[in-house]
Amino acid sequence: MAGTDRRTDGEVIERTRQDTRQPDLYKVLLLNDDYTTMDFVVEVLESIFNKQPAEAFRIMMAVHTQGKGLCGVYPHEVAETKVESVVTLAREHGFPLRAAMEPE
Ligand code: TYC
Repeated sequence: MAGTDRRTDGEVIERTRQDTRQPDLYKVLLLNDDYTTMDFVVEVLESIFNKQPAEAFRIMMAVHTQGKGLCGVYPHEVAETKVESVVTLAREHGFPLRAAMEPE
């Protein structure tokens, strides 16, 4: 436990600091390919990464022109689920779209 308890006679008077450890964060990236449609990538960014339409379009174009682009930063398990959701949805629609995660 983080923090120091101040005690008198073995009794806890007050906890001077909360336990505030943050989880390790991971970037989730979308990767470019030649076959996934731009419209589908925008849809993925809106539905899986909760982006507004203009931001989704901006990220999609960044991926398209630069090869990869940042979609969000999440705790490990959330990042894994996002990557999985992208791949599952893409395969259901017959697209080879890929996503990756890396430590922030
Ligand atoms: N390069 C794709 C095209 O020209 C569009 C695209 C953008 C694909 C982003 C994947 O992550 C991606 N249709």
